[in-house]
Amino acid sequence: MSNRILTGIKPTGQLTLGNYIAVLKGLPKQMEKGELFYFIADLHALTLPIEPDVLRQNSIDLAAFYLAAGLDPNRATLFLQSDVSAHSELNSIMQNYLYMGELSRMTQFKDKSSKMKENAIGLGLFAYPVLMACDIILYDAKTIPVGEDQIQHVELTRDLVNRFNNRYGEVLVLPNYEVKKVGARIMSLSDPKVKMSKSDPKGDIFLKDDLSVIRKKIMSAVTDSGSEVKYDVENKPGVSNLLVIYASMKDITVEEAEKHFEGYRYGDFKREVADAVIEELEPFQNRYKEIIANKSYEKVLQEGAERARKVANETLRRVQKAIGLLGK
Ligand code: AQP
Repeated sequence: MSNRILTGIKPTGQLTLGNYIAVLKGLPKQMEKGELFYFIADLHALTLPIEPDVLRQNSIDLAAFYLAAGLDPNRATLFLQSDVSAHSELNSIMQNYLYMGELSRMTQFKDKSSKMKENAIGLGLFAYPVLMACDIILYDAKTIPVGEDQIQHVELTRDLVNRFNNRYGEVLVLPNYEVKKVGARIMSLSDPKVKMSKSDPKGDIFLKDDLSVIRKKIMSAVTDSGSEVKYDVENKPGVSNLLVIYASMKDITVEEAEKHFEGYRYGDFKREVADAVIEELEPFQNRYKEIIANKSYEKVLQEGAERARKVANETLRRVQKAIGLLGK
């Protein structure tokens, strides 16, 4: 079987530079490594309250972002999760094979629910990793490129696959996560101890920000006492984060970035980081605007859903048969 690679992003808010570095930047290279399935995780976006118009617009934006990042619909499949009903059908099966204890240990659930009143925490937020496991399993995906925060969910998927296969035979493919060496966790520019995140937009760089706003945000990013540009996450989290951003933009190691900035003052350092981000995002934003204007994402999503359905339905049928459900 070919190397199937699957990755998704939730249309929960405006995409950040963290999402870009984790998923979008590496997209052209990923297409050379295997058969790609990229999806818009719109069902996952419902786990926290979201307005219908906002969800619609975010989903369109995300489709355009994938295409602007270089997704070639002839070589990769792009689809909306909600267009493939097998995700929900498999979810209703697999929720019986993951346990409350496991789900309540998930860091993302603990982080998100801790900020909410108990009677406002939806079951979907708790059960999110079950659906995510189904997303992965349905495509027999072997490689799952993610940021650091999602490793735990892929590990849980592996537990589920092993558990299921031990009981029913080799029905499911065991996935592996793939985390970038540089940029696995981009931090907020205003508080470099917390992750840059769509749902907590303090200190975020948004992919739709005006270039002048991006420059301003980077120039006013929190740095640290001292004046040396050095990678030291413990003592210089702000500077370290900017070094990681620069290295990610230039596709170099953090050590190479550190060397490049030897002897720099913070002001000049930030200016070059801003230049690097803008150099990358300017053509990306132009492509995005073109795609939004010509609506080319519509046909891509329609054809993508058809291709995805075919693969997903086959896996679903395999699972149904294995567990003893009668049917076609
Ligand atoms: N700050 C980040 N640094 C590196 N990778 C990141 N990712 C997200 N933030 C960073 C990675 O982006 C991919 C898509 O993420 P997602 O939309 O599925 O949800 P998430 O991980 O929960 O991302 P957010 O931005 O924090 O969204 P909200 O606020 O809606 O929960 C994933 O591979 C993720 O690791």
